[in-house]
Order: sequence, then C-alpha cells, then structure tokens
Amino acid sequence: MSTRLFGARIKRNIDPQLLRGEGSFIDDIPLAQALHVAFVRSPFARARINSIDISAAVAHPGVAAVYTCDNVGALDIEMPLLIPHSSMHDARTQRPLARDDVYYVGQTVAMIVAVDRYTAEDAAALVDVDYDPRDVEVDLEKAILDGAPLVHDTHEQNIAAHFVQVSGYPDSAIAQAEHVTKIRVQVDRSTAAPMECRAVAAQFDEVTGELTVWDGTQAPISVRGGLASIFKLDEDKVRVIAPNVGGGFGQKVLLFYPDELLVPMAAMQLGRPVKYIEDRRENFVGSSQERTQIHFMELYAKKTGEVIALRDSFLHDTGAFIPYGIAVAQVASTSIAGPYRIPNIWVEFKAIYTPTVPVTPYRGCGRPQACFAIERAMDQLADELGLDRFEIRRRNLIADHEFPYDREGLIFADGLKVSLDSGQYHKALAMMEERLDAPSFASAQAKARAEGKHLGLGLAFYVEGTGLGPYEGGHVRIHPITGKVYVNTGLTSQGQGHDTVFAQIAADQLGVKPEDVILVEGDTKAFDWGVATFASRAAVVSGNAIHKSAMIVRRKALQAAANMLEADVGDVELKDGAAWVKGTDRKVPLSAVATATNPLRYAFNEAAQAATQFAPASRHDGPSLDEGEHPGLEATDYYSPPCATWAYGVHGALIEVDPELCSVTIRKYVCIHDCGNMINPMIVEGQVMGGIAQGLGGAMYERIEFDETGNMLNANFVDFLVPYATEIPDVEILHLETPSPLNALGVKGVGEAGCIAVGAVVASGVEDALKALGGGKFRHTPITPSMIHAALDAA
Ligand code: MCN
Repeated sequence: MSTRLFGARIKRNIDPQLLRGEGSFIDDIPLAQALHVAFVRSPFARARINSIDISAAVAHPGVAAVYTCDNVGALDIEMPLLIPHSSMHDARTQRPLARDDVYYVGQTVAMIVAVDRYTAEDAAALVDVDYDPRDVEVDLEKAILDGAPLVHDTHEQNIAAHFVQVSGYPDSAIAQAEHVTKIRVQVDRSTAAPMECRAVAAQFDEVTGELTVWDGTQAPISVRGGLASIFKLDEDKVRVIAPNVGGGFGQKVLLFYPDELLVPMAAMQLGRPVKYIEDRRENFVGSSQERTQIHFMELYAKKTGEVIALRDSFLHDTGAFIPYGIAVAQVASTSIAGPYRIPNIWVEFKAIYTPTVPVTPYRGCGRPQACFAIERAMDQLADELGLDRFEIRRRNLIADHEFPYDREGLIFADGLKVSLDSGQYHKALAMMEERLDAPSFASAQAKARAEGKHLGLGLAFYVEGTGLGPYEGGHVRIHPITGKVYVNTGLTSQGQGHDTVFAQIAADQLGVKPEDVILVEGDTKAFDWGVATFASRAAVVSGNAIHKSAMIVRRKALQAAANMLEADVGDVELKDGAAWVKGTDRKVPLSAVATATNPLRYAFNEAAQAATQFAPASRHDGPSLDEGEHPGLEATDYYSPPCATWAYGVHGALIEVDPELCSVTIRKYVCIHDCGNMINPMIVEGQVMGGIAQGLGGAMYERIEFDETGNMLNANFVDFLVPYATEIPDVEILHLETPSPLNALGVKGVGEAGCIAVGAVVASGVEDALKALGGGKFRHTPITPSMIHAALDAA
C-alpha cells in the first residue's frame, strides 16, 4: 500500500459546509404539508395508568391524530431486546406508548400529530391521564435491597442481570497474596448532550409504496431492517437516510426510540409527511443515558507491588428498561484489569432496574467506570506499599513481548475473546514521566505548598477494545464519465470526519486526489448491508472494507489499462487520476478505463476520447466481457474483525486545588495514546480532544440528579453543567503508533478514547494535591466543589 495519503494531516472536507451553516440536518429537510409531533410524557417515575382521556385533544383544531397504545396496532409491543444474554431473565424493554404502567419520568404515553408543533403541544396538554403513583427507589444501593419498591412487578427484585466472569485461578492466587487493597468507587449518571437533539421525519409515497425516513440515527441500515420487519414492508420499499447529524455519542443508536417507529407509522396512516424534533428537555428525560456504577474492588498483591489477583463486584444502573442487554456492564467487566498483567480475575456485576431513563452506551460505554476503579485502586495500592504511582504501574504493565495478551475466560460484549493485540505500554508510561517531569514533581509540589498552592499529579492508564464486528462493507466505484471515485458504506458519521479519512484510504489505492473521492454514507439506498457507527469501529471495520474494495478496483484498473495501453500490467501505475505507462507520457484517464467495456458509453465520454486514442473494445475479438469479468471499475468487499483490537493510552495532569474556593484548575494536561496506524492524525487529535472535553464534564461537572420520587432535577443546561471552552485546558496530545496485527491497515479505533481516563486522572490529581491537608480520598465522580469542601471539612 502506498503511504501517500494514509497518515496525512488532511483538513476535514465537510467542515466548511458545516461552519457556514450549510449542513442539512433533519429539521432542514423541506417536507411540504408536513405534520408535527408532540408527546405526552409521564410525570411520574412509577405509576399505574387508570385511564387516558384523549377526547379534548382529538377535538382541538389543527390536530390530525392522537395516538395511545390502543390505536397503534402492531406497535403496541415491547420493543426488541437488541443483545440477549443468558444472565438476564425476562428482560424488559419499552413499549412505544405506555400500556397500563409508566416506569420513568419522561416515558411516552400519547402522541399528538398536528399542523404545527405549537398546536401539537397545546393538544398534548389536553390529554387527561389518570395515574396512580407508586413508591419508587432511585438509589442504586437501596434499589437492590429486599423489600425495595419494584420497577417491574414481574421480578422479585430489581435485578435485571447477574453475571460472573473468571480468568485464571483467583481463589488460589488470593490465598498467596501478601497484601490486599480494598476500594469502593462510584461514577454518577451523565448524558451525551449532543448539540443536535434527536429527530425523525417520514414520508410515505402511496403510488410507489415507498416509505422514506430521515432519522438522526447512528444506525440507518439497522433502522431500515427493523421498520421493514415491524411494518411488514419489503426492505426495498423502506429507505432510511441519516443526513448531517449533530453528534450522537452513542445516544442515537438505541433502536428503537418510540418516535422512530411512531412517526413513520403516522406518515403512512395519515398520508402526509410527519416530523418530530426532540427538544432539549425531552433529550434529558427521554433519550438514553449512562454511567452510574458502584464498584467494590480488591487487588491482591505481592509486597513488591505485583498484582496477582483482582476481585471486583459492581452494581450497574440500567434504568427502567434494558434494551441493550448487559452490553455496558459487560464492557466494563472485561476492561476491569486495564493494561495490567493480572493473571487471575473474578469479576461480577448486577444490572439493576431503577425507575429512570433507560441506560444504553454513551461514549466510552462502561470503560470510564472500569478505568476509574482499577486506576484508583492502583493509586491506593501504591500509597499503601509506599511506592510511587509510576512505579506501581511499571511493575504491573504488560510488556511488549507479551502481546497478544489473552485474558482467558473473559468474553467481550461481542461474544468474542479478550485479547490485547499490541502495544507499547511501558514506552507510553516513560513518555508521560518525562512530559510531566515526574522525578522532580515532589520538589515542585513542596515549593508550591510553601507558596500556599496545592498542586497534585494525576495519572491514569486506559485500554479500549475497539472496532467490534460483526462486519461492515464498502463499495468503491470510479465514475465512468467524471473519473471521480464514489465510496459507499453502510455507516454514518455524527461528526467523526468519515468523508475525509475514507477518501484518504481509497485515493491512496486509486491514485486520485482525496477531494475527488465522494463518500456516500447514511443512506440505505446507497449501501445495503452493515450495522452502525458505535464502539469506535468505523476506521477498523469500514476502513478495512473500503481498503479491500479499493484494492480490487485498483487491480482491475491496472489490468484494463494495461490492455488499452498495450503494456505489461507491471509497467502500469495509477496517479493523477489516470493510468500511466511508468516513466513515459502514455496514459489513459481512469474515466476511460471505467468505460472501456462499453463502446456506447465510451462514445459519449468526450473527456475520455479527447485524452486518449485508445478505443475501448479493441482488445476483444469475441465477447466484450470475458467470463467472470464485470463491466466498469467498481467492487464491493467486506471486513469482519476476528475480535476487538485494543487501543490504549495514558493521561497525566498537573492539577491545582484552591482549598478556599474548593476549585480545581488543570495546569497541564498530557495525553499519550495509541490507536495503531493513524489514517489522519489531525482527525485523531480532534477525536481525542473532544473525548477529553466530554471526560472532563463527567469528571467535574455533569451529574443527572433525581429527587427521591424519581423526578429529574436538572433537565436543562442551566442546572446540568457541561464544560464550555473556558473550562477546557490546553491538552498536549502525543501519539504512539503500534499497528494492530488484526487488520491490513493496522488501525485501532479512537472515537471514545479521550473520555475514558479523565475521571481517574482528575481524582488522582485532586487527591494528591490535598494530601498534605489530609484531604482524604476521591473515589466518586463528578468531583464537585462541595465534595472537596466536605473532604477538607472532615480533615
Ligand atoms: N481514525 C483515524 N485513524 C485511526 C482511528 C480512527 O484517522 N487509527 C479516524 C476515523 O477514520 C474517524 C475517527 O478517527 O474519522 C473516529 O474513528 P473511530 O474510532 O473508528 O470511531 P467511529 O468513526 O466508529 O465513531 C464512533 C465513535 C464513538 S463510539 C462515539 S460514542 C463518538 C465518537 O466516535 N461519537 C462522536 N466520536 C464522535 N465525534 C463526534 N464529533 N460526534 C460524535 O457523536
């Protein structure tokens, strides 16, 4: 493979359009005569519905339809369980519109369709629902106790799943341990807060029988399959388009949110386009969230600090329903030993129903919690053994020669083995030591203290299984007239810059400029097979599929051009949009090669004729196509990873805490990460930076608050704090590139990496800064000023 464009810092080609406000998001799609949707949502976390009176809403002028569970026909079902697992019994998923009971504040109870949103909202206020509220318990540790109010009466306890995984022989290793460290850590609930809330619009063409759905989803092909199956439509008659999408971060891949089914249904029934644009409050109370976990971890070590066994038991808050099965908790449990050579692991979790918004993966998906647990435990082990925080890690990190390092017995969320495929963990740690000038930090800290400043050094390592299967595909086609390259995939981008990186991969193979490659994604008419954008998988899975397809097209182009140029195929090269006989000025444009099998097309291809004297079918005495030969220059191929490929990194920070204001200032933040070969380092840095910003939110600001009745107290951006640019420090990002041996491009994913270690770094730094004041332990994020105040007060 040429390395001309792969690895180049090429600017994201979609940005000028987005920055000028010329993007096309769902609310920008012009739909004549569209009707608009508003939902009636439950004001109670748990209640019995005695009756729903829609008569006033139906009579309201401008209302086209009012739906409840009684008139949605085939949609009065519990939605599919996406990832079943044997650790669950009777897993509960949500109905599009509640029947008999509601399970969280914000659950959809009725849907109004009206001439405009204002009318729909007014009519929604007229729906009279008679509720019988019930007791609830939103506290995770209390929800699991005997006698706690149940979320689902079908269960004896609020336990949705209980799963234990074992690697090695933890019991015998524990018996040999010389030291044990025990720690309880907690991470609180947050939300993805995408810039564009969720949205869906649908239109049904009664003449062709075609349903078109515009959905701000991360999974258009999967949505299409689901819609076709639920509405019993031919898949070819359902087209799902994800246009520009303003951030997803996992929240936009639930499959299905109620609106994603109800809006298409209404469009088909009412014969008019229907549109639903979620507002910010609805995004808080109705779209999935993640993070709450409480871990009880024990590290069993030798006196020298080598950890020989790990036990972790954790509670995972799954909210009121569990549509993704145990995916989040399973990812946490299989990432629990981080980058460390811990041969014996016992890890158990219980997924707990709480009467709150359902939980599905949010950027990081269980990894920030696992990282927080193991890294805080490592810090504590170091403190207890009197070792430096770098040293404890050095003694436990997996060495380069140990890769691939299998965690035998652990099964990842994709059902495949946990095998850390490659890395240079020790090098990363050494680089961090150097960047933070760690050896002289103790004296810098003492000097700062003498000046009344409290400085701490925060450190955390992370690993991330990325690039999950099952597979993705890519179709590469050289346009027969323009010579431009069209690349189609089944994925879709919410801001990751796929247009640019996939162009780099294809352009390298075909000798064209990246700006001459046009990516078509997020449209089921353009590519038919695939799954979704999640699990930092696009670079690995779609990237390698596109690479494979482009190589086929390249081989085909070289052979066809060699025939046209009457040259040996080994003497032909692709560059500047043409095939050349090496070292000569003899060339044939790719558009001409693409039309070579079709004389009529060639006759119309003026550009090709002007540029070449070669007649298209000149090589054939018989049929134009040989047996097995396909016309044009195009190919489709797929890539299916054997298992996850493991990216990793280490973050470090110098953190100042002001004990008067209880405020935290990050003086220096360094991220050293490795996502294998980088396709575009500039995009990788953007991804890492965005992840760190989101991680800082979780570390210091963001917590979804519920009162004891299950009402969300901060469903807005005044009370739920996301960090602004003013809160984000400068970040020094350094790259290591250890190729993954699992795929031809040697890439690993990076989309989630940035956010994983931040909570652990901040906690570690704050704890270190306040050590001299007896400031206690920080094992709970977000770390708020009041938490610091309480710690100092207690001291
Ligand atoms: N990349 C690269 N070289 C690599 C790895 C990746 O150049 N070795 C590039 C990729 O080609 C892609 C980007 O970096 O353009 C991220 O790639 P990847 O890690 O494959 O992640 P995905 O494209 O599959 O995106 C999903 C990932 C996830 S799971 C979440 S959550 C997330 C994230 O991406 N949501 C995002 N980043 C986001 N960024 C934006 N702006 N918006 C979101 O919603």
